[in-house]
Amino acid sequence: MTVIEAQIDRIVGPTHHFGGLGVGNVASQLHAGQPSNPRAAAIQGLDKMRQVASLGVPQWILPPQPRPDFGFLRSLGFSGSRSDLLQFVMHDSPLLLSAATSCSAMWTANAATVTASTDTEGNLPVMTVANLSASLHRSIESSQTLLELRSLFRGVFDVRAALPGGALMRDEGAANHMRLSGLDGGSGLNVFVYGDGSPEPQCYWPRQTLAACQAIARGHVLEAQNAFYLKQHPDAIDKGAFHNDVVAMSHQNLLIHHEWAFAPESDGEILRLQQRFKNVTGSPLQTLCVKSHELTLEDAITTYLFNSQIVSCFVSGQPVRTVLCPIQVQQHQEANAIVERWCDQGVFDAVHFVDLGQSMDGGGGPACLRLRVPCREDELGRLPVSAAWTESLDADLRDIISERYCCKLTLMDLADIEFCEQALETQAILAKRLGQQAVLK
Ligand code: SUG
Repeated sequence: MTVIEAQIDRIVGPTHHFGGLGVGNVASQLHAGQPSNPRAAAIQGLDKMRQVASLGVPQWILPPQPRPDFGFLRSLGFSGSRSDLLQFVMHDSPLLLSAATSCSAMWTANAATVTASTDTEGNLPVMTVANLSASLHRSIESSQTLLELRSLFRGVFDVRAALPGGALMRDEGAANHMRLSGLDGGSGLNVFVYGDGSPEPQCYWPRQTLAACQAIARGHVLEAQNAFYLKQHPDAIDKGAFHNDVVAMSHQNLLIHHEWAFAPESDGEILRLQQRFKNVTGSPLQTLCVKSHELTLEDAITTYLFNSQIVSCFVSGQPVRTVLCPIQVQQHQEANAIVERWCDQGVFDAVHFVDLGQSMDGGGGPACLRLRVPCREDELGRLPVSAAWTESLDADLRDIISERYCCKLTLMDLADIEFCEQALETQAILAKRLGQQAVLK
């Protein structure tokens, strides 16, 4: 049974800014307070979607979540007219204004954990929305994400609400989950990556816990022998690999990771994964490990090599595998040489370099910007066409963005009521064009 990975991206919102809110996220910290360019951010995202769609890969689009989230600010005790409230929050706690206006939901790899119908005996296609409870600005995404994913996947996936929050259940969705399968995409093995437990990182809080991974696997009714739990290397977390998809990537029968991605305690589990993969698919898991002398962990994190987006499609009946790398990889001698080698070895049939500067400066590369949803062809056919990428949808979205998004934004601008009302209106226009109801709070 063929399973195809649909890619779900979200349009970057008009309030996109650099708040420095990412816990343990080097790029986010580095660019905190710098002026952002929301229009460029949204167009860069659309350029990537176009590239993916042009490769024949199913691409779906979500609108930005409504920001500022006035409901969130009111729940924190701020009151008065919207205009007064913005001024007060800006004066009293700029960090909370930044959280209420953050467009971090653009990184849809953190939206949910998804397993395919072919992964369980009961043929249950399930996704669990991530609670993102490690960071305040991200924890406010999940209630809206639940509504959006339920609307997009109605009658196709069982879309579950986020796990209850709390330190023990920190969950960041697909950024810490890899689904491995044969070339037809069926019979997936699900790999969960967590960061807590001894030895702990010294500087940063791991964002994903083992307990959360186990709860998701239980809820999705995955067979124990087909679920795997790998511990992130604590040094990787401390160096800024706040998500596993910054140091490892996967697609079908391919697993590529940095030498320091996983803790040594995970070696046995990787072996079990390789053996099980062979038993289930009849062929070996292609595992490639990049050593530190080839690319340091620091350079892996700066270039986001492992956050490249791998997609595949069939051209004239032949499978074609393409990797979309950040331009930072092309500009880095060692990282670029590694990609060239992979292409020479036939790991990839083609490489494209994408400029996602605005997302990269917030700590998110190509793979952060998409949620992979493994679907059978009949399931894919049941998704609403209103949100599927087409030339005309792309043109309309570009027109709206060019007309309504600004090119320079700082936190100060986000205290301006006229700017914020216009941003909410723009969000509603985009949501309507994508066939989603705008939710104004
Ligand atoms: O959670 N950045 C996001 C980046 C998420 C990247 N996702 C994956 N690796 N899958 C984060 O740290 C920065 C927001 C700011 O700085 O304003 C931020 O939230």
